[in-house]
Amino acid sequence: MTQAVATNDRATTFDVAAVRADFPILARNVHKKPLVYLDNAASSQKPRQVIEAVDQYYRRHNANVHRGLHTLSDEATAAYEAAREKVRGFINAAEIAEVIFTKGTTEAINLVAASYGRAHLSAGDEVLITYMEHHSNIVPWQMICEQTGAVLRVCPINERGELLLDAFEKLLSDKTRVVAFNHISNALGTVNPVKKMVKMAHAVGAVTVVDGAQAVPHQRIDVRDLDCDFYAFSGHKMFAPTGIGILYGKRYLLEQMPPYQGGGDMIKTVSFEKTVYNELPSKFEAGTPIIAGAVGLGAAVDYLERVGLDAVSAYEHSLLEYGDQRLKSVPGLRMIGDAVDKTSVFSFVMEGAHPHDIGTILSHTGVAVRTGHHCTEPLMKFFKVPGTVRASLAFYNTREEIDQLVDGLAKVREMLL
Ligand code: 7TS
Repeated sequence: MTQAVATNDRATTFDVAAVRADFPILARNVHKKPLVYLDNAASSQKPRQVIEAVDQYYRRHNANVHRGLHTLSDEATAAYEAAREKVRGFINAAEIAEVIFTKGTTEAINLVAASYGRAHLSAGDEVLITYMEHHSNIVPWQMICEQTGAVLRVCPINERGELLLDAFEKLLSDKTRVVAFNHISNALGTVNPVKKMVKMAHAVGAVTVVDGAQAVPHQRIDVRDLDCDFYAFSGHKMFAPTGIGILYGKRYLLEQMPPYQGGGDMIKTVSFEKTVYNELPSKFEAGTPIIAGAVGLGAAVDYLERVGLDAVSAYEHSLLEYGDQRLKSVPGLRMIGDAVDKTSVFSFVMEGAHPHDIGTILSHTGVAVRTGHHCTEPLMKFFKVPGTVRASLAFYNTREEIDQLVDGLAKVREMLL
C-alpha cells in the first residue's frame, strides 16, 4: 500500500504505510470492516510515540510541577517545560513566555476574550469575526460584547466559502479593537489569507486572534511570519491527547492582560491585602496543569517534525485533489465549500438523503465521518442546509480509503434513493 508522492517543487516521498503502522487504532475493525477514519477535523488518532510518552510519564515521573523539591517533581517539571519549548520551536514563537498551555482552542479563545476583552473593550468598540467561525470563535466574543457594550461585526463570504476581503477591509475602522478569524475552516476547509488579514487589521490598530485549530495538523505555522497577536490550537487535533492546547500571544500583550483565573502557580506572593501575580507564562496557568497532556503534545510535535509538515501538506494536497475529483462524480452530491485555497475537508450534501442517514450507513461500511452543523450553525444557514456530511483527512489516510468512502456513498444511494 506504500504510495510515493512526488510534489511539484520538492522530490518528497511520503511513506503512508510506514506512518499508518505508527497508529495502532487504524488496525481495528468497525462493523467487521477495516476502520476508515475520516473524522480528523473533530479529533485525530494518536501514534504509539504519543501513547508511550504519556504511559512513560505516568509510570516513571508522575508528580505535581513547580512545587516539590523531590526528584519526581523535578522530572515532571522538566518534562512539562520541555514540551513548552518544543511547541515554541514548532510555531516559531520568540520565547517560551509566549506559549500558554490551555485545555484547547476553546479555552484559549475564551482566555483572550475574557482577559484582553474585559481590559480593552468598551461601549461602541467593535469586534470583527467572520461568517465561517466555529462557535468557539463566536460565542466568547458575543459574551464579552454583551458585558462591555462592544459591537460584534461579521465579515461575509461568497458561495464558494471564501471570505470577501473587500467587505473585510470595509468593516475595519478605528473602532475595531479585535479581529478574530480561523486559519482554516473546519466545516469547509477554506484556507484564509491570514498574513494579509493580520496586516489589514493592524493598519487600523486592531489586535488579531487566529483560531488555528484546523491549520496546525496540516501545515507549518510560523507565528512570527504571520505576525498575528494571538494564535490558538488544540492538541487532540494534532495527534496529541485531549485536554491540552495552546494559546500563543505576543509578550507585550500578555503582559498587559489581567489573569484569566486565580489560584496556585499563577502567583508570586499572596496576602489578604495584595497578591502579586507570577511572570509569564505561569500568570495564565492557574492550578495543577495538564502535565501528561503536555508531555503527549511534546511527543506529537516531535512526531510531526520527524514526518515533516511540508511532506504532510504535499501528500494531503494530492489526496484532496483525488478525493475532490472522485466525490464530484457521485450523482446528486453537492460540495459545500469549494474555495480555491482549500485543504483536508470534504463537506457535502446528497439530494434526497439526510446527512445523519448517510453517516449511519457509512459507519456500517467502516467509514467514520461527521455529520451535522459542525458547530458552525450560521454557516449552515448561509448555505441553506441543515448540516453536511464531512470527511476530513489526516496524513495517514489513503486513496483507497477515499475509494471506500465513494463505494459507501453508492450504497447510500442504493438504500435511500
Ligand atoms: N476552532 C475550530 C476551527 C475547530 O475546528 C474546533 C473544533 C474548535 C475551534 C474547538 O476546538 P476544541 O478542541 O477546543 O474543542 N472542531 C470540531 C469539529 O470540527 N468537529 O468536532 C470539533
